[in-house]
Amino acid sequence: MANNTAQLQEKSHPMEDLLRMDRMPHIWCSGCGLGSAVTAFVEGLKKAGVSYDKTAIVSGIGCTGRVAGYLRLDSYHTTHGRAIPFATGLKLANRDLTVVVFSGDGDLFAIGGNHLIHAARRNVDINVICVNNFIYGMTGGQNAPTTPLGAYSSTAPFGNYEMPFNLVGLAAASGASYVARWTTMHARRLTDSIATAANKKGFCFIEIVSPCPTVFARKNKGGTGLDMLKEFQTRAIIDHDADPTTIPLNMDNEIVCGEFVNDDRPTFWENVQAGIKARLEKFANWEEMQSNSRKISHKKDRKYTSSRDSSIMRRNT
Ligand SMILES: Cc1ncc(C[n+]2csc(CCOP(=O)(O)OP(=O)(O)O)c2C)c(N)n1
Ligand code: SF4
Ligand SMILES: [Mg+2]
Repeated sequence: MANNTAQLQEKSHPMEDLLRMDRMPHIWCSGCGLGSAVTAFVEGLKKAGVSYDKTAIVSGIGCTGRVAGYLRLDSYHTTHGRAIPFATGLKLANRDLTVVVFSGDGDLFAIGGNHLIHAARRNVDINVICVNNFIYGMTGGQNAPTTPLGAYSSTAPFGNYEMPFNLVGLAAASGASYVARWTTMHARRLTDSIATAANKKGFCFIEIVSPCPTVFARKNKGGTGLDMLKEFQTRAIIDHDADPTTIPLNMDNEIVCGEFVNDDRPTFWENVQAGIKARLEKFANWEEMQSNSRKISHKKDRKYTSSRDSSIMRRNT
């Protein structure tokens, strides 16, 4: 027995270099999709080849919001809904960093919804990974802005009456440079997307459709985490050409996955730089014009050099 324990202690976790092992065990329920999401993230970062010393991860509040605290990176656990403004400041202050926001559907699209659309509109150079489990998991299963019409939650005991947001549609319509959706079933493709986003300029958004067996599935007869994965497998299709604004999620339709947007447009910082440069050039030109006009008026003055001209000048001034 003692021998076995010693052997187990000797074994290391394959993701140990990026996990804070002193924080284990984690708080997540068995069957939760968050473990798969974190694995894909760690693998994606490795694949991207980014420097871990120059990668920062920012989370808000919720079960997903715990991700930052478990990763051996510069990690920030911010207040509810404020991960994106925090990440924006971090990136603008230190533009060498790869800044990733990892948070939940409630955190990013309810209380933090405005920050998300404006960061996408400005094309701030950050990556946002949103775990969409269709509910507020941590606080006991209240309606989220992603809860499908008719689904049960603790605040919708007769079924949800509200239309949910289509996250990929909203991110794309707001101006994101990269938009993808995968489920936790798509481990390899999700990993690749995370690696692509890590090396891409501009606002990148990845939705991860993920099981919450403890709250969402329990209220909606979805079974265990494994049952939900099987359901994702049945319902998911991959269509990279799909228009992201036309593929909302509901309780039983196809879950259209893919890489829907991969564009290049100027980032917020590039626009700031271009704006300042144009202003300075205009100012420099203006300075030049001013000094030229001063030279011209000096020349004019020099015409009045005779004593008669000078006396006329004196009388006229
Ligand atoms: C200002 C503020 N309002 C409300 C809360 C309570 N709260 C904590 S987590 C959460 C929802 C999280 O939902 P989501 O982002 O979907 O995360 P999940 O737990 O589902 O991963 C809420 C409302 C809070 N912590 N702070
Ligand atoms: S409540 Fe849901 S989202 Fe939170 S850890 Fe449990 S299964 Fe995961
Ligand atoms: Mg959630």
